[in-house]
Amino acid sequence: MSAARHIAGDPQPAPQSAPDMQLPPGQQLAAPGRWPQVGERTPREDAAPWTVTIGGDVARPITFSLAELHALPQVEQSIDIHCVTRWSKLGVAFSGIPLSALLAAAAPHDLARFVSFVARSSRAHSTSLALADAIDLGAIVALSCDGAPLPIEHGGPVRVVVPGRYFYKSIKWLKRVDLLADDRLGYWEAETGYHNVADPWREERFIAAGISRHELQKLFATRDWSGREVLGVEARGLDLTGLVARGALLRNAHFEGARLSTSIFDEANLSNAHFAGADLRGASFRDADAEGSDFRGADLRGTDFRSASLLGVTFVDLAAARADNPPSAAQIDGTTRFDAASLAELAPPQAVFVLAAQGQASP
Ligand SMILES: Nc1nc2c(c(=O)[nH]1)N[C@H]1C(S)=C(S)[C@@H](COP(=O)(O)O)O[C@H]1N2
Ligand SMILES: [Mo]
Repeated sequence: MSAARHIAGDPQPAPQSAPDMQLPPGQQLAAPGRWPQVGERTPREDAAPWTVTIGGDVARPITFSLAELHALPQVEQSIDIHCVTRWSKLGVAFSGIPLSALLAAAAPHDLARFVSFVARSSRAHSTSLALADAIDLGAIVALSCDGAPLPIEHGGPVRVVVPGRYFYKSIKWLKRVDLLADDRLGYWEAETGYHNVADPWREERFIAAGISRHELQKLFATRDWSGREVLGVEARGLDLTGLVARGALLRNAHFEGARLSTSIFDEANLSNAHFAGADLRGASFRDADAEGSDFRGADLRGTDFRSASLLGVTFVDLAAARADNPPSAAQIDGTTRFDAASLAELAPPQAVFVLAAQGQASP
């Protein structure tokens, strides 16, 4: 079906999940009432009035003022937010204009197959989607949330919300929508290897990072990864005792079952890293960003997490009453070190587990 014909039709409702399957694999609910801010925190300062332009491969490029956007027919939609760093927030009521309606006003050419969103932000942040996906999923150009104008810290006055995709596909501070014949990778997709499709139900979080075998061999031989970019590194079950990885970029790294006692991950970026079953006795994660990482079954005695960012981290598998599960809880005791900053970002059941394991009462 041509993209243009596609746009002419009504947007399809987002696929419904069964009530008992509301969380995609590897996601956890954020604390009630919490909506973390992720990525850029503010739009670019600019005295010019806010506008949103639809351009690229269209017959009629068109620019809307905010007042014009507000005058268009709005829909309200309850949308589940799934962040790639593993927190989810279900049923957020966004209202705004269906993306399909805005695009129809610009009359996209038949050859347009992708849609790229560009933000009014200092790095001109962007993200893109297949045009048919954006329409089928029912993406909206949102102006309000829970009955109030969209707060600036969450992308106000106008952001895109794409149901059924990790939230990095939902750009804050929308300035431009470009219709494209060929895809243009967005900021996170190009810079950090986030998956370009981003379906949370298929756990499309990361593209495997490219690093040569030779380079990897050197890294394993020296065990000094400080400041290196080793995204998605495959180190399952390896003996890397005493690894030094200060400030290393280790998003989505696979360290399941690895021997990593006394290793140093201070200031490293370990988002979505896999440490299940790893020996991390005496390891240090001070000031590390470990958002979304998995430590189930890891030995964390003597491990130091002070000032680490632990949003969405898993220390215990709460759904693991099954016999086929590998050891589901991390080994934590009074020698495992946390501080208020690191504990504050944990999902409540994880924090309760940690405090109990440390032999402390919950606050
Ligand atoms: N302009 C802009 N939009 C963005 C980002 C960003 O850094 N800049 N980050 C994305 C990511 S990774 C996420 S998870 C969501 C976070 O939205 P929130 O801060 O409202 O929770 O915004 C997305 N849109
Ligand atoms: Mo994100």
